[in-house]
Amino acid sequence: MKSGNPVSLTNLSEWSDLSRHYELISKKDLKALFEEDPSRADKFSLQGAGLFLDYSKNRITAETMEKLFSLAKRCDVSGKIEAMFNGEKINQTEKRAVLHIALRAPSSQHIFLDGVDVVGEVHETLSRMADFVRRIHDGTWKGYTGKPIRNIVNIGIGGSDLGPVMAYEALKFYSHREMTFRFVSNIDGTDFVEATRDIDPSETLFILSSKTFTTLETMTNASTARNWLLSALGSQDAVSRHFVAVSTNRAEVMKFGIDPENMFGFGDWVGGRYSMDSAIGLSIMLAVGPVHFYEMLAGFHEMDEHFRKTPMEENLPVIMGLLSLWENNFFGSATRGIFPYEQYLKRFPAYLQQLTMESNGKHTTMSGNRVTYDTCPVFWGEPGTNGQHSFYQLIHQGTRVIPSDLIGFFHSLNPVGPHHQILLANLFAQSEALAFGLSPEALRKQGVAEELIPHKVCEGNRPTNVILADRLTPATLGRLVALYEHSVFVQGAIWEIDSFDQWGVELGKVLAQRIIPELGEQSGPALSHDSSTNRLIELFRKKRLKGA
Ligand code: G6Q
Repeated sequence: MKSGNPVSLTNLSEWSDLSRHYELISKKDLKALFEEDPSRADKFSLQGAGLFLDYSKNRITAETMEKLFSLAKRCDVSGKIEAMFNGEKINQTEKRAVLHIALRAPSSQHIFLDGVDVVGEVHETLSRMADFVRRIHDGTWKGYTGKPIRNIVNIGIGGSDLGPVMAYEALKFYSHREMTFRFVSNIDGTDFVEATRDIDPSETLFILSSKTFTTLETMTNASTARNWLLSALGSQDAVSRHFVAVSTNRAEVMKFGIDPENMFGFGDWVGGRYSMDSAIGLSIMLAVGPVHFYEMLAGFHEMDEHFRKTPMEENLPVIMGLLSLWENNFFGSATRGIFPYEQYLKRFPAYLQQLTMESNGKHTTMSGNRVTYDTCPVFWGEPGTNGQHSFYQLIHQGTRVIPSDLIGFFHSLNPVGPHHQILLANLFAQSEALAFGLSPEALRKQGVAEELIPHKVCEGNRPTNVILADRLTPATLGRLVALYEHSVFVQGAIWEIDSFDQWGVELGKVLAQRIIPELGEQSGPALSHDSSTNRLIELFRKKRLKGA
């Protein structure tokens, strides 16, 4: 289905075919599917770009996959992948190319956009970043009072925060432990105060990360940071030694008082949520060093190559995207759980929330029509095994099916005692229990009292993907993030939505502007919101301004 094609997705014969097929599959459960086909685990698992995926515990047969691939072909997913890699302006509503894949392309590759080789630009910035990082690490870059920098505070929000925090946490094992890293995003002053309460301003570097350099939260935190620094160091001249910027807005960066020499840029073809491997990742490079950062980029690139060059039938992001769509659009599963069995990936679910939901939480097709099908499910999650002791109850016995991705590693970075074996045993056991449940017969055999059996029964038939890799390295992290980036792409391509704009977020950026001054006035022109909002504002004024 080419962009602008008036045939709605749900009217395609491939879609109707899947709907008919769903009627058959939904009558079987995973237990029956496994009994019918002993080679299921072989058939529905694959290895690619350093990751292993077992998707056999999904409610599918070989026929399901064939039909899903046919749908992907009909929707020209391959053509759309090529369009992205070739720098076409596939972000149609913002009239922009989408080239995060260029951020991790090797310097030998060339991708031209409007006559300029963007890969060359990327590598120039990477070299400047690496040089800066080396100067911080070896102490050549000094703070205003002559002390080396020991604390890094990244100020940014959304795409300028979630990737850096996630990757910093994920790669902590490889990080410069003698340095302190903090991330300030929230407009709530508590975030800034807590991040800076125990660090010495004369040893602190702020990275102002903002593509636009106009975001209210980031600019408010940035000016609080400048006041905090100036009140300790006393001179405006200190700013240039303690602030650098990552942005596309040179003019605003200069206005803030940052020398453009200390600004790291990127193209407007990098979306915020796709930017952790651009200069927005400066804090990550400071934490793990340039070599590990380059390794991470190589991991991203490996998955990019896999995505672009592997036939659909063996293509990890294509398969993950299609399975997610199958559950979402045919079984009606409204959410997907992300459960990393790896403590270092504790922020990965939060990162994926933005990547998936900001990209594909859309109700309008590229041609401007209201979609007639559901788009992005809700993504959420927590690391295993912690989740098992709380919300897994609902996944096992709730009334809604939550398909989930369980992520683990064969080797632990911190092999202590029996921990890793127990951790992985839990991952495998959950995937098994979710698929096959616990039957009344099995409970009876265990001698469970009859009246308790209905309460203890787990119906099973809950689908999971199991994603495994050797160990969590910078390259593995890159592969994993790119896997999800491209799986999001596949779904957006089929839903025919613009996965790269974010008009809902833009709305949020302007909404508060009207109310901010109203909260500061005791009285003024009559409030003209709805009655609920008017009342909330009046209550705030009464409590705060009149001391009630
Ligand atoms: C990401 C979004 C959004 C954005 C933030 C921060 O795709 O557009 O999360 O990253 O709003 O924007 P700035 O980097 O411009 O401050």
